[in-house]
Amino acid sequence: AGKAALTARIAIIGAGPSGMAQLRAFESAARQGLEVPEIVCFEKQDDWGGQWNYNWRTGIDGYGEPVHSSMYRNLWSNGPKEALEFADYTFDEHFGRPISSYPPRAVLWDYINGRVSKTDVRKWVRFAHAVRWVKEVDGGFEVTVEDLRAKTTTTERFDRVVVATGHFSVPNVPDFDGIETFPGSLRHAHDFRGAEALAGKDVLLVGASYSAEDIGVQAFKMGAKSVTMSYRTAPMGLDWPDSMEELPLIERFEGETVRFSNGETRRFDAVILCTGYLHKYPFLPAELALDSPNNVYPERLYRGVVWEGNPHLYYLGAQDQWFTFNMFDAQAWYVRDLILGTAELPSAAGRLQHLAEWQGRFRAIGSAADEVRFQADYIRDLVDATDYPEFDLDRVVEVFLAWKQDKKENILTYRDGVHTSVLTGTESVVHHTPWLSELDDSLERYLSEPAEDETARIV
Ligand code: FAD
Ligand code: NA7
Repeated sequence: AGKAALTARIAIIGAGPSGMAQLRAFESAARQGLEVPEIVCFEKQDDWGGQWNYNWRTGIDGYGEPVHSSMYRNLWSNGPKEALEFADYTFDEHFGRPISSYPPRAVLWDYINGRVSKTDVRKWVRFAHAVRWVKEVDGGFEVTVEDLRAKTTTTERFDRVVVATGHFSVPNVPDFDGIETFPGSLRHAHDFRGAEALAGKDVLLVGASYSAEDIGVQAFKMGAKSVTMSYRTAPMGLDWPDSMEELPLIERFEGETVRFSNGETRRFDAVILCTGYLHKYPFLPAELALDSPNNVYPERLYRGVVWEGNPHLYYLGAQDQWFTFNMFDAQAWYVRDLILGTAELPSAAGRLQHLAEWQGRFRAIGSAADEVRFQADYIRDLVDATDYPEFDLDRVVEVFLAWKQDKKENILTYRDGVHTSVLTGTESVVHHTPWLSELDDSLERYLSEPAEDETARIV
């Protein structure tokens, strides 16, 4: 209780899945009778859910703020839901029956919204409030926030700040020789909202990661004439359908023609830069702002969450993500315990030593499978330090490896695969419509007409 009095006010910046996990973590402590400090969560949008709060707009939102979400209408989970399930709120608890393993965006939004909507944590969130600046002041912070509706700007003092603003929102936009001469449609994946307009078109995607892969198959699904994916380091190497191919890096654009570094040329109607995102924290001075490539162990974050230069500043979800919602939970529970004083923060030297150890392990990662295992170990370390419900991380790793194998076998059908929850033992159902032929991505459609051959069972 003494500690709580010392840390009287906590600011959480962002109410996406990470910020919502932090709200849930404090709510769970309060339910256990612990004294919880005053929590204020600032969210610049009108609702929570972060990336999962779909926005049809691109560029600038209705308040004149940069549009946050990079998701598109037709996005379905690109990993099995069994790998991201909350250990304290299962899919069975939310939906009351087994569902498929790769739900569309709206269904996952419903799930993350469901957990927190059953509590009263919404009262802690100030929606339509954009954080403009955070300043360190004698052991705490001054946080300057604009109320986008009232059009007022105020500065309040907080003792701890949790940054949960995500890092897949500010596009990384490289330049290519002659790209300014390209006459067709040209944008970054951040501004991609749907592939319908790509039907019959020759499409170039730059990049070789999730966005290129998924926008690629989405374009294929919607009838693109051809999809070319250009890689810088290595091709994805999947077994693509005939109209999809991978080529090396772009050398230059000459109007609608693109020359690749292997000398080949192609003509395109549309180009989408799937070139990733920048860590960008415009509300933080440079000495507090994480500056990192997109990787699973950014520098300067003790246990992936505590800022090296100021241990009262925390980051959630700053890593590249195999695990998502359950990792944010483990982080949020640990940050909560540091704030409540129930977990002890090692000395600065101890933190540096821990960081060096994990950085060493991080540098030794040799394959994607190793990286998944590394992230599982990272999460286990956090879960062990808190009262977040334990879950079988080794089995989640197996779910990931099975998923990767399914993708390798057929990138167009992996989403029809089924996996088993490590929490409930529930085997997911085969969805009523294969992903490739389902054109209605709504929650209503998804939950309609339960599968005829409902083979799923709760064990
Ligand atoms: P975000 O979801 O980005 O939320 C950050 C929040 O902070 C937003 O609500 C934003 O409005 C708010 N904010 C930002 N700046 C400010 C400010 N200055 N003041 C106030 N509020 C602010 N994960 C999966 O598990 N499965 C998937 O299939 C999947 N697909 C993805 C597809 C795309 C295209 C992208 C971009 C990501 C995908 N992800 C997926 C990963 C995704 O990053 C996580 O699922 C999750 O959304 C991250 O949560 P977050 O809270 O850390 O960040
Ligand atoms: P990622 O996973 O960060 O990948 C970015 C890709 O862009 C990666 O293949 C990079 O190649 C490539 N890239 C970056 N800069 C360039 C340039 N200049 N030229 C060519 N290629 C480049 O971002 P994604 O958007 O795919 O995924 C982010 C999240 O969104 C993810 O968590 C998903 O769940 C959804 P590299 O391999 O570095 O050579």
